[in-house]
Amino acid sequence: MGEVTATYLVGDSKNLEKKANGIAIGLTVGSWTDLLLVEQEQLQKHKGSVKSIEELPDGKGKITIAYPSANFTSDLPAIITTTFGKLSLDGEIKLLDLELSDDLKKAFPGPQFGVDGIRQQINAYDRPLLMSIFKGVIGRDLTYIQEQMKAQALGGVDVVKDDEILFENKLSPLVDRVKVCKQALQESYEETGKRTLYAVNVTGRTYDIIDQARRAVDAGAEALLFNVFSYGLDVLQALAEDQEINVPIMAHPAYAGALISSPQYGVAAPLLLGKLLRLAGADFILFPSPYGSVAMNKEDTLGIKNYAIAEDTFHKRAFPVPSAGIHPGLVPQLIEDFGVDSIINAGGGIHGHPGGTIAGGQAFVAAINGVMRGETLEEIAKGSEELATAITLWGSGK
Ligand code: 1AE
Repeated sequence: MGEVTATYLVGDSKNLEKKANGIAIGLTVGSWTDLLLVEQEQLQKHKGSVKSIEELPDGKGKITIAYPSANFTSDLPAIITTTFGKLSLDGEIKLLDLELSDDLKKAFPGPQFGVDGIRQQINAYDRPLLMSIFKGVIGRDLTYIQEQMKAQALGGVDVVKDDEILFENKLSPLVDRVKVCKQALQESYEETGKRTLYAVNVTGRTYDIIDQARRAVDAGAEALLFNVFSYGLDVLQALAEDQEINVPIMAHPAYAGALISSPQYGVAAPLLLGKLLRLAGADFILFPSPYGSVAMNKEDTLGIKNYAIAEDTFHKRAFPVPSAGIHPGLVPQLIEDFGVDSIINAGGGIHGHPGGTIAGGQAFVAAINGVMRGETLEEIAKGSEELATAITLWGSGK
């Protein structure tokens, strides 16, 4: 029989065994009050079981509980409600991990394209990809957006994403935005021979999201950006499973901070942003890097990366995308920490280059290629004026 095994950090290791048993029974067949013995016997296959209990040196405790899949349907709303629904409100407790048995894992789509599929689309192998972000486009028209798209592509970036705060609007409606961006990318391709992917932000009410995404794909969108935590993991899964939405999906971490930031409460970042996003179908997983403007602790970011790219029988690997406040001086550190199968993502670090957006992209391209050749940033900068300028402005290293 299948099961989900949940590991929790509890704030106080006193009476740990009693607490663990209370959770295992309370979230499955029991209640805070005793049920009749005869009913309990009928419900044996539904009973949760305590797998391990550990008292930690800091006075906290770690407990692992298995929940039989006979209790829920094979979807994340049911699994999350079972393992950390009411329990998330019950004092100092944090959900550290969820382990799904194979029969349950198989019910989830995982990334439809993944690292290898995206590399094929872009024709870029053996190096981290470079992504840039539209900036300053709220209140701007399609002409401005088309120009900014072309500049990003000419700078050599592999993927361009919408800013997550660009919603449906009269000046640059989604369908028109896709069309002008495709035009800009075609022009850039004719000049450079390089392909660039554009991820358009699908937004609006939850019940309209699938239609909105289908409209984007009909208009020629080649990737989607999705603010998954404002909607829910199950909505991401619905997008990934839709036969008409046959493009990679980029999961943005907006709002995730409300769930992951506390050391005592909520959900561990690697579980939410790494394991669950990949399970639900994200091809790209964005998260704050450990050293940019919005920094996350390094252990968590490495945990997200590991869950995104670990080999798995059922699911393709997702691209980890450490982001926020990234500039070219961070490229060696990013590659050291996140590896070749990652994406270097910058908004301000590209558009804020003193030479403009094209030069901003070129500075990153020089840094990535140079690091892959084994050169130091200083050596690379001798052959790249754009990189030298970026390092003068933002420095090198963390
Ligand atoms: C964690 C996501 C980062 C993001 O979406 C974004 O817009 C970053 O912008 P910059 O690179 O910090 O300017």
